[in-house]
Amino acid sequence: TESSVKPRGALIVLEGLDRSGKSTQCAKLLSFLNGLGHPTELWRFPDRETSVGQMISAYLSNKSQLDDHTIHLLFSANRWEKRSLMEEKLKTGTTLIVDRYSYSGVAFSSAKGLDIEWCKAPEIGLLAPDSVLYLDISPERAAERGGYGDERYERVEFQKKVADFYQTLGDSSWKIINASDAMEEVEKKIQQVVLDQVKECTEGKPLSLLWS
Ligand code: Z5A
Ligand code: MG
Repeated sequence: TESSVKPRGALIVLEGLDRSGKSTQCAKLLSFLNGLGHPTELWRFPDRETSVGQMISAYLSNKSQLDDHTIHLLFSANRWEKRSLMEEKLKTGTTLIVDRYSYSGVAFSSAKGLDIEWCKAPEIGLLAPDSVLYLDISPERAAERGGYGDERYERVEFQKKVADFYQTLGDSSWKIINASDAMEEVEKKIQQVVLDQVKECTEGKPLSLLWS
């Protein structure tokens, strides 16, 4: 029957090293989809607005110190506190563009030396993205861009480790986008992938969960 297929929004995640251009591309994608009349919202993690997010923000700007396991779980809790709203938005037809997600959580904490399976465990049961756009750039190229070095983690050696862990996390939902290309080119590649996903989701592609 007609009622069996319920159009839903797509969960689109952008990942990549610091300064790979995620926030720039998220903003462009938001206005592209809105311009086409698709209900769309832009989210980001960490969400620094919540009380958990404020603890994360203080940590990232070196105003507080936390044990590596503790901050890992706070990043995860910050996604869990948004999970039900996320599901509601998607099910009522809003596409979500998300600037960083569980992959950042696992890649950064693993790069510090925490066990990768331990890092993945608290992410299990969060909503799985329909598409992960990985903005691929070398740490050296990324470091040449503006604003590098203000926050914790923004060092080339550490970013190299993060890149290695991102690689082990990639699966069939990932699309690797060359992020050293000009902004407009990156933008066009992202648009193609996302339009396909939005269409699949309107046609009834089911939501799935991390990490399966
Ligand atoms: N973290 C974690 O440990 N665990 C977690 O679970 C999560 C995060 C979710 C803060 O994240 C930190 O938290 C982050 C990971 C860790 N690590 N660090 N440091 P954040 O998202 O708040 O980080 P950010 O401050 O927004 O920066 P960013 O995300 O690293 O940058 P970006 O969004 O990828 O890049 P951008 O701001 O769009 O662009 C950077 C500059 O490059 C800017 O001047 C642009 O104009 C320029 N740009 C962009 N695209 C291009 C192209 N194509 N060509 C030339 N120049 C460009
Ligand atoms: Mg950003």
